[in-house]
Amino acid sequence: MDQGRTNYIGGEWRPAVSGETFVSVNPARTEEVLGTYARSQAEDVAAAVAAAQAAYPEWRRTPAPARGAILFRMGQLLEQHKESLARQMVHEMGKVLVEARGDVQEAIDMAYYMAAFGRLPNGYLVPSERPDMFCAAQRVPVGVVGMITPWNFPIAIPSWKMFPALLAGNTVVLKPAEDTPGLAVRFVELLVEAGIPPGVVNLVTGYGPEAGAALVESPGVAVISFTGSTEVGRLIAGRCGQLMKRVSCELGGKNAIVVLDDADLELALKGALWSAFGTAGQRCTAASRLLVHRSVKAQFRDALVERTRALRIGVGIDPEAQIGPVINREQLERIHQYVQIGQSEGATLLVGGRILDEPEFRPGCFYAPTVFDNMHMDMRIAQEEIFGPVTGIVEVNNLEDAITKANATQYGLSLSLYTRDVHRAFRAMQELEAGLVYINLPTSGAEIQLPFGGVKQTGNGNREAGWTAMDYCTEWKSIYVNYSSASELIRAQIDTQPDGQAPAPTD
Ligand code: UN1
Repeated sequence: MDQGRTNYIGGEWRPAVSGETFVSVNPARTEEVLGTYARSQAEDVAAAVAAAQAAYPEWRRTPAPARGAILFRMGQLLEQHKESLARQMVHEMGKVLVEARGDVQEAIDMAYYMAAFGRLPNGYLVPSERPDMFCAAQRVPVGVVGMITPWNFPIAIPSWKMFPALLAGNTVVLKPAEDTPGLAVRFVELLVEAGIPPGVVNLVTGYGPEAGAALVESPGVAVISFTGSTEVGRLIAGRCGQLMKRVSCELGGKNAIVVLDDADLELALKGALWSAFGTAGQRCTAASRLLVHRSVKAQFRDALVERTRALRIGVGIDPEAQIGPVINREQLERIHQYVQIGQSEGATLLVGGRILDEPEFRPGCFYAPTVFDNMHMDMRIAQEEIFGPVTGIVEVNNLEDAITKANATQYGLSLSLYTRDVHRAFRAMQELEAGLVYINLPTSGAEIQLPFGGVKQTGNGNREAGWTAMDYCTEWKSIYVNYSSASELIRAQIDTQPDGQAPAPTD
């Protein structure tokens, strides 16, 4: 790829019209520049949207099984290139190799899952109250879907958004996070190899306030799908509301793991370590609150601290490393500020709490896995999304107290509860306010065939993954066909009999 020719518009790789570029660096070694990318502005976005609009009529009319066949081929290509994509992800995003492989695997699963939808029901047929009438409801595409995707799942999240939209017959403009443009370029290259026609998928690299905002504003974009912070989501959703544009938002989380007194503590510890520190805490499903029953708290806390100390932090490509760097220096500093806020609020820092600046971590963005004790639900560290390897223990007295505290944030993505008691488990399943509820499992690790998304300020009611993924990028069309040979108008609700009986057929 030529330097900066990273916009894919109407089947051609192009630089930004302005010629401006930006670079992507390795977060584990910030001196290592990985590539130079087009810094797109409104004129680049306009060209991409025009290309997507031009490609739409033909793509919409392409039979769904043929669209699905391209996604199937994409699944095969992702499988074939899984290792090289995972390695590229380690360099560009920082997560450790096993997790990077998992990220690509989510996209493979989504490709095969959505490919099958090309031959699955796409609506339903209902009886009519009138004779000789055919009534059906059908899902139809909406047009051009603009996607603004984050850096934490650089292959999985574009696939969750894109494969359902494409299968449904929409065309796409993707604006990936500025921290991970290289993986987006690779993803689009594979789609092209899979047979996506020119204009059906377009890519504009660049920054949110420039390229992302232009996509939101573009009159040719019918739907925006955004994953990122609640703060930015609120701006985007507000603007889309004014423009009468459909919008799907996957936003922040403040997820909690509840550990009751009858829990399998070993299992709960493993889950807490994974959800708090996996992907260096940079998952929207990360467990940044551990709500632990007072009778097992001391035991749980001491074991957690010991195991947190033993975690191996390093460059993600090192097979020994369990935790890699965080995405960039700005995030690193933001995480550290939150730790300082936690201390000033009176939480007890048990382990971690510092930027790692030993020679083996320089120049990189590494943060020590951090655990607080004595966190209370009114603290900012218990309420705000930190998006880093920081978690805190909140003491709870019983199931009811645990549920109240678990629900006591503005977010509602993922909540988990560890218990051996079936009554408590089912009670929690009913009462926890979250889009994802786990029993005896950590808060991360959703599978693609179930709906993914959250309640309250985590989203605006849409779900990704599962067949519900089709909802955000399709409209329902209801179709009525009168196949009677009689020249008689029979009006719904009016010409039916008082007892609800339909008039007799006329032929
Ligand atoms: C995200 O962090 O935005 O359940 C998505 C999980 C992953 C997806 C996380 N399958 O943690």
